[in-house]
Amino acid sequence: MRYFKSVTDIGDLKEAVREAMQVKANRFAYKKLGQDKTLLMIFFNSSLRTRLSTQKAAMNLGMNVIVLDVNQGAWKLETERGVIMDGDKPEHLLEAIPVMGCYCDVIGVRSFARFENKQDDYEEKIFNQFVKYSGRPVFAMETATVHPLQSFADLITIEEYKTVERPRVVLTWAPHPKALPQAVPNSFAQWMNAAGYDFVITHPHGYELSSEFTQGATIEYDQDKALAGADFVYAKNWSAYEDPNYGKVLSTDRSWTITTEKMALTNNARFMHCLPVRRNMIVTDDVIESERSIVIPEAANREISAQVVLKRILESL
Ligand code: AN0
Ligand code: CP
Repeated sequence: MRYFKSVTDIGDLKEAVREAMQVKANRFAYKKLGQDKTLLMIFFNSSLRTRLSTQKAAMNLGMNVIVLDVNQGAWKLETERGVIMDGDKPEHLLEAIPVMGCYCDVIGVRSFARFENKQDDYEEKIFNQFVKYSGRPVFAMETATVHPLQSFADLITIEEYKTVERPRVVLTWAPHPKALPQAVPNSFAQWMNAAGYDFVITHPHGYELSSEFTQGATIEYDQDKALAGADFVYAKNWSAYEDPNYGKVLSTDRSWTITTEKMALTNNARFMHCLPVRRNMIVTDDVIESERSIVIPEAANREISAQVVLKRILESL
C-alpha cells in the first residue's frame, strides 16, 4: 500500500480487522520492519490522539519519527501557485514538499478543510500535492474531507464490542459552538457502509453530507427514531456541506445532545466519539462516563489502525 486515504486503499475489511487483531495481540512482532526508516508527520492543525498514537505505532515498528507542526517554527507556507509572494509567507509548498520528502521514507499529513473554497477542500488540494510532489508514500491523518485512521479504529472497536453479526450503528449529529469539518462523519459513513452494518445517519435538515460518502446509509431526520434499537451511537458535530451554507453552523440545538434519556431509546447501545469532545454540548457527563461509553478503548485503537497502515506501507517500500 502506497497511499492511505479512502476505505478502498485498505482492501478487504475483514482481512484488515484480522491483521489489526494480530498487531494488537503482539505489537512488537514487526520491530525490524521499520529499522532505519523515517516517518515524517506534518501537522497543519492541532492533534492529541493522532500525533501520539501514530508516533507510538511507528515506534512499535522500529521506525524513527520526525514531527513537524507547520504553524510552530516552520516558515509560513504559500499554497497557491502563481501568487506573487510579497506578503507574509516566505516559502512555497511546491518547494517545501519535495524538501520534506528528502528527509523521510513515509509521510503522514494532517490538513483540515479551510472552508474558504469548497472545491479546493473537496479536491483535497493540499493532500494531493503531497502525493504528487513528495516522492514518498503518503497517508491521511485527517485531510479536508476524510479521517480514515479514525474510521479504521472505529471499525476495529465495533468489531470488538458487537454482540450481533450485523449491528445497528447510528451516526448522530450533535451541537457544537464552532464550525467543524465533515471529515470524521464522511469517513465514518464510508467505512460503515463498506462494513455492511445496519447503518443510519441522523441530523437536522441542512446538515446533509456528500452522497459520495453516505450512499447506502439510511438517513433519518428524527433523532429519536434513529436511536431506537441502536447497538452503537456515534456522536459527532459537523458544519453544513451543502451550498450556500458550506462550512457554516446552522444550529446549536441542544435537544440533539446525547443524554441518558436519549441512550434509553437504544438497544443498550455503546457510546462512541472520536474525541476531542465538548461535554454537555455533544454528550452529557453521565453518558460519556457511563459503563456503556467506549471512547477510551476507541482512542486506544488509534495506535492499532495506524500500525496496520504503517506496516502495510513499509511492506511495500
Ligand atoms: C476536529 C474535527 O471535527 O474534524 C478533529 C476531530 C478528530 N475536531 C475539532 O476541531 C474540535
Ligand atoms: N480523534 C483524533 O483524531 O484526535 P486528535 O485531533 O487529537 O488527533
